[in-house]
Amino acid sequence: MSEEKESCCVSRRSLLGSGAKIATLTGLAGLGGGMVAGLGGASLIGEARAAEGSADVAPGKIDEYYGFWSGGHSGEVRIVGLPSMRELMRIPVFNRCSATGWGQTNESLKILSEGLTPETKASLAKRGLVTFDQGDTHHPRPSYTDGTYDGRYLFINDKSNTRIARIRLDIMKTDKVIEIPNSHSIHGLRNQRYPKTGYVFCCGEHRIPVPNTGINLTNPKEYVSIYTAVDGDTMKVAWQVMVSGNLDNTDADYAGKYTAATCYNSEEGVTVGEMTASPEDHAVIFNIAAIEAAVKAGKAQKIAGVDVLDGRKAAKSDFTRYIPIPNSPHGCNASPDGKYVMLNGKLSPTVSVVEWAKLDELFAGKITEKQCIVAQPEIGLGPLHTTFDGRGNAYTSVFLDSQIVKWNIADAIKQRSGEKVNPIRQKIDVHYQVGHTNASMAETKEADGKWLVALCKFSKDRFLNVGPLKPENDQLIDISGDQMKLVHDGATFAEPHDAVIVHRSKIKPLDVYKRTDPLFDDLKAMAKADGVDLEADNKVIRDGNKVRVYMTSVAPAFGITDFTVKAGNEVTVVVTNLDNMSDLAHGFTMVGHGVCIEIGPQASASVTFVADRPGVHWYYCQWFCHALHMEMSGRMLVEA
Ligand code: CUK
Ligand code: CUA
Repeated sequence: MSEEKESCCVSRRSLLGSGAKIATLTGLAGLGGGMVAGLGGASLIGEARAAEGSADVAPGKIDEYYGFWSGGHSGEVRIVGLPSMRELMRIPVFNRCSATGWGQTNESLKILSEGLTPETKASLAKRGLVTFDQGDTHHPRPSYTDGTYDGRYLFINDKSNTRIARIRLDIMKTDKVIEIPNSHSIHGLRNQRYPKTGYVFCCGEHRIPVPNTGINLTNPKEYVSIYTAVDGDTMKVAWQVMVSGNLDNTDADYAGKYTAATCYNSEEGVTVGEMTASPEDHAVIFNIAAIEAAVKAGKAQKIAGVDVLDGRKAAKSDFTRYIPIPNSPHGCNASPDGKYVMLNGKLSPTVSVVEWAKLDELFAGKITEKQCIVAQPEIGLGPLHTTFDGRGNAYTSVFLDSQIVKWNIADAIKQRSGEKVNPIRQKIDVHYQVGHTNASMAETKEADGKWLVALCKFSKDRFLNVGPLKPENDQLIDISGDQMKLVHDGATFAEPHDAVIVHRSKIKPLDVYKRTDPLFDDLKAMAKADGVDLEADNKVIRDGNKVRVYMTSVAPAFGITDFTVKAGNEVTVVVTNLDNMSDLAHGFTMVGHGVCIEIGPQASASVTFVADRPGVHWYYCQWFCHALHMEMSGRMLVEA
């Protein structure tokens, strides 16, 4: 079968030859529906890519964009180079990472545990744990200043344990993790764009009793979902608003005035049948200044130490409005011109376009909710998410049709006002069942309309068969011309719901750590109390049953090549990597103790374990660092 495909491919190559013909055929294949046409398209697309070379980044050449990919229920974030679609790095966030020791080093455990609620800490402690070791990430979003990325942070949600995390983009490591109190399963996440981030807006999806302490267990009408604003600088909850329905996705405007969030289950049911009974759900509009004023005026109740406002439908608050949207809307996407927010129908074939500027009149009582909808084009079956090219076009992923649909916003508005225009520009097949889609810089005022990714939930026959669990298929589409062109299939692991594409000029990562980084403050303080200079000393400190081993590392040797402890001692090993050179990471692995950590150039890291096995235990550097890397080792001698 695969040979047959191969030879078919070869014959097409000899038949076609010219790039232009190939592009036309690729477009045609894109217009054909279904799996068979999709397969035909696959081999043609391979040709198009070879012929045009547009997505090819030659060996030694560097990509133009950073893609920040959600790692889905792997709990991590991945950095993907675009347009090559090469995976460049993984950033462990909510998961336990075997390679780097994330979730094992004392530093990461502190980050992963300190932001949990007292109830969660107590529950984990009963199981002998200090944190969770998995997460379900969906929406990675970089921080903004004045409507574009400022290269400081990336925020991401964990739906499974109601947390959000912050990643420092200078070192590409997670530096804060907090659990959102009063809420349940954070799904949608977006950042304030103006004047800066500012707030990180988080949608608590599932409705629960608040407080969730055993009351109202069987009375779903009393459950609520909660919209949270976190201060992205302090990573503390600023305020929360109770809303009606299940919060799904959210986005912010470009003026710092409003945010919108889609809600399904306005029925407030608990089964699929109940949740989808009504043909109409809603989007909630949040008026930021009015919320801040209400909190200031003392209108919030304190629950779990947080100011919580009642913005539910029945409360008729002056800081929320409910815009009726057909049938379980899902995606929520602000256009880069700062004018509109797109609410994607999911069970309705439409995208509802709300104009931000109308919201002033809405809150002033001058117009109705429905009058804020300025367009509602029919896109296809199952519209989920919309992205933009900065030239007035929107691109919506349609799940059931397995297509990306390009449509013109101005024409959709004209159509709504009765003009006979068709806003649809092109439909291209993707493979298969696309969820999120996002274009280069599309979520900033600098949207540049070059590349678009379609994150497909199913790959079926697009790759070598790897068994019953298939990869997702993240497809790259060239949107720089009039017609979309599919140029690359990228297999990914479970399951990147979403990704953002950031021009490389926006991010300036370091090559080596700075010794002044606050990351090392705790270790410096501990060393100081022990009379140790982290950057110079190699010392073993005995403190009752505890032993602290401070060692430096310079390729290819650890500063300590053996140390002795007594069986049962609690050992803390602190390694400071003195190599001051790009790409010179060391590691510390203690054989037979499940210990393996990364120490980047100029970094310090520590790990604590119990040495309860008398004998000789070698430790070694697991990060290949030198011709004598294999020799970079030492012995822990454990006395009986
Ligand atoms: S969600 Cu998965 S396809 Cu969590 Cu943004 Cu829409
Ligand atoms: Cu140090 Cu390998």
